Amino acid sequence: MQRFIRFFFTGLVAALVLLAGAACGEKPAIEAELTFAPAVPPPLDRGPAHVTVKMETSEVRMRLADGVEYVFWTFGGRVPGPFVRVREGDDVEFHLSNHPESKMPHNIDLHAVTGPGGGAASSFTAPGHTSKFSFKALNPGLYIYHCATAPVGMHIANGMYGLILVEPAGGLPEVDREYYVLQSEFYTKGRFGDAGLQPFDMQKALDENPAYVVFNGSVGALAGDNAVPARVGETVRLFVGNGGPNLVSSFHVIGEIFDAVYQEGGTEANQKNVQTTLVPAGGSTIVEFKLEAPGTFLMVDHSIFRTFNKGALGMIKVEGDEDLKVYSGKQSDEIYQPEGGAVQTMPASGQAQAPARTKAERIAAGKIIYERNCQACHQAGGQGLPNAFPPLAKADYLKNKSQAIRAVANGLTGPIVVNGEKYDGVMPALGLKDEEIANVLTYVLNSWGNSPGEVTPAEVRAQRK
Ligand code: HEC
Ligand SMILES: [Cu+2]
Repeated sequence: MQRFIRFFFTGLVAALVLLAGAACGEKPAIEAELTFAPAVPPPLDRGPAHVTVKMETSEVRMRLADGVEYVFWTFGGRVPGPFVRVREGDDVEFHLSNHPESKMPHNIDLHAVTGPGGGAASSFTAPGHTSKFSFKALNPGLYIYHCATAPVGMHIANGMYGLILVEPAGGLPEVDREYYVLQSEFYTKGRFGDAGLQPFDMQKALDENPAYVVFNGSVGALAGDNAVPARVGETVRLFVGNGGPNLVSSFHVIGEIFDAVYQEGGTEANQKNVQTTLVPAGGSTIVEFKLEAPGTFLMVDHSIFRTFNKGALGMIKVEGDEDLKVYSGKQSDEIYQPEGGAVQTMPASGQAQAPARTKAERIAAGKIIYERNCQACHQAGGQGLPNAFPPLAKADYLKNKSQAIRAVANGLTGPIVVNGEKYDGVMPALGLKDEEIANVLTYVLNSWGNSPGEVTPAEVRAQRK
């Protein structure tokens, strides 16, 4: 919320300066209002003008994820850079200042510019300098801008991109809300989540193997408290950009269908009823959808490991009344047990393991068995899933070793209580060997805050039915 207030404040400070422009012919002279993501300047509702855009490049250390920092190279001190909104036919006078403390020269290539390099050569700016160049906004559309100073890939990989909308002369159809969403990747020496200040990793960039894929510059920039709001009945327009530098985005909103897509950021709403739309690296898209159901809707890159493991997750929080005809919510949940109620068995892990000799070997072997056979239900951290799979982390059920062994060896059905919570599900007998059960339970006992112990194959044999 605080962020939001800041965006709107920035909007006010950058308020339009209207001067009767005798010096520029009949066109009025205006200073463009710039906004930071997810905010978008309001529709222009005016004729062509002489528009001044002022931007500053700077290199700043900021948060990339919780506990992770990065030295971003920026337009406007943020990633992505500010949203610029001009109109078809505008004469744009662009001022690019490079902060005196920058270590690099920077420039800007706006894909909205017709001319060599999109302005790159003309805007090349050393630290402590300001460059000026002008262009006519000939083609309406939604365009990426980025730094194009050599090594270009590195300037983009470090955060230098944003969006410029050239509104068509008649404007875009009216909607209730517009938001600015920009996807990009970061290539850090450390893996996703490794703490501390992370340097850029050129090899990962060459391999197109980012540690982070994010919306609006950092993990969580559009999620949780930073989710964007909307209400049932409203139509939302997303201006979506992809800064790359390498990956193409399969942009999707979980639980919504795009009523209209302006494919690749052009000015024709050329497609209706789309689930997932591609956003090329260095490209954009405009999507519109009417909200019929309340709840939290996730914006994702449907190359889905990027979303759940690398950060590409945004949220739209929709408030309003439920229409149970549009979406009912869960209507029932009953136990499903085909084949007359016999607990089914799953094939064993297949690979025969050499018997473990030490407790450490047992734990190591058990970890692999856990990942293959248990994690899907009990989850990676052993935390389980509320109302479905009981926790194995800090689980009081495990204090009784024989009972735990019986659960895994024979399967488990009927009501049980774990850490004070009731569960009444079905855990299949997984068909594991005594050795494997001994290993996986030893791993579980020595993980996630349980009291460390060991289970041997002989103990498992004793508990078999
Ligand atoms: C298909 C989902 C599923 C899989 C796979 C699964 N479990 Fe379970 N597990 C359950 C359910 C459901 C229960 C609760 C059963 C009940 O309510 O009677 C449970 C209960 C347990 C319990 C007792 C309750 C507790 O939280 O301590 C233990 C121990 C356990 N499972 C261990 C394992 C181990 C180890 C594996 C892998 C070898 C495994 N489970 C695989 C679903 C699963
Ligand atoms: Cu640069």
